[in-house]
Amino acid sequence: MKQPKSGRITKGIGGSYTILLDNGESVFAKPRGIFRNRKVIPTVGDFCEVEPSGDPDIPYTIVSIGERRNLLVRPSVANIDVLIIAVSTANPEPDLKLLDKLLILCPKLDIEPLIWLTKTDLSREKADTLIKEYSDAGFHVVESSQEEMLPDEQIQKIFEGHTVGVAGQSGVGKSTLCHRLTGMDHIEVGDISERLKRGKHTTRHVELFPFRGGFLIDTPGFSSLDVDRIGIEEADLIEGYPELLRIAGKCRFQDCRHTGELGCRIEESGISEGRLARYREFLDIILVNSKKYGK
Ligand SMILES: Nc1nc2c(ncn2[C@@H]2O[C@H](COP(=O)(O)OP(=O)(O)OP(=O)(O)O)[C@@H](O)[C@H]2O)c(=O)[nH]1
Ligand SMILES: [Mg+2]
Ligand SMILES: [Zn+2]
Repeated sequence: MKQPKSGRITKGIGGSYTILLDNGESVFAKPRGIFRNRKVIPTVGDFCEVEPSGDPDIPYTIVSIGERRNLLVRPSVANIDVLIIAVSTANPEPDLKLLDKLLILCPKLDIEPLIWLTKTDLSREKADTLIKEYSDAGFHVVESSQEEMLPDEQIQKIFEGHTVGVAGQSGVGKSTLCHRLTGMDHIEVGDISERLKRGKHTTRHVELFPFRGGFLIDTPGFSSLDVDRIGIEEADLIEGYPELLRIAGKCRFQDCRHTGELGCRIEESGISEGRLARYREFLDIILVNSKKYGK
């Protein structure tokens, strides 16, 4: 009897995959044909089982794929636990709309967000404002600059046992951050410029790198994620606003949208003006799109 071995898909190119087995060995594998019929496409980040294939070039066959905690598309990655959202204090100016969108996306996908301020050497004032705004809201915020990195224990805690992705607008310092964390030069997290150079029809390469007892995901294309296409609905929106969850059930109307309704207790939520304005803007878009406006 062949005993299947379990592992994790760390890389996939042209239909063949690299699997990191539980025993630490990295092997090549091809999926069994059955997946094609069932429309399951093995994806980087998948937990899987493999069996020997008898083919010396690709010695293993993927025979099963574990249930996914989540799946991101463009780029395709499964089973992310933590998303580092890199935000620079300056150069480029922080895109708080993108930040808030990613913070709405995370709970929908069962991902723990971590706001990582970069370039705090460029504007201490902006760093302090953002730290206050987002930690008051209820998020974890850490920072690093050219001179300062997180304490080692904190880095360990973020990665140990977790699969960690890095998102954020172009130029905020994602690649720099990953180089400094891992010391690995070939990691090019979110390298948009590289992607443009290769042309947009090139297959995007995604890879999981073992790091500190977890994985760091290296992927071009995580810069913005396709947040606008994820399909955020009204019920999802509130999950990105811990401030608003705090006043749940307190307003006069149970279905209060906190947009100026009678008896709304929004002032007790402690939400910042900017976050409230962005919340209302997202809500408008969702309501217009779902034609629920004026219900
Ligand atoms: N002053 C300062 N500059 C930094 C810091 N971190 C990164 N940079 C600079 O910011 C620029 C962009 O950094 P990258 O790491 O390439 O940014 P990225 O987010 O990977 O950008 P894309 O790949 O385009 O998405 C580089 O010139 C870095 O040297 C920092 O903490 N302080
Ligand atoms: Mg980069
Ligand atoms: Zn309200």
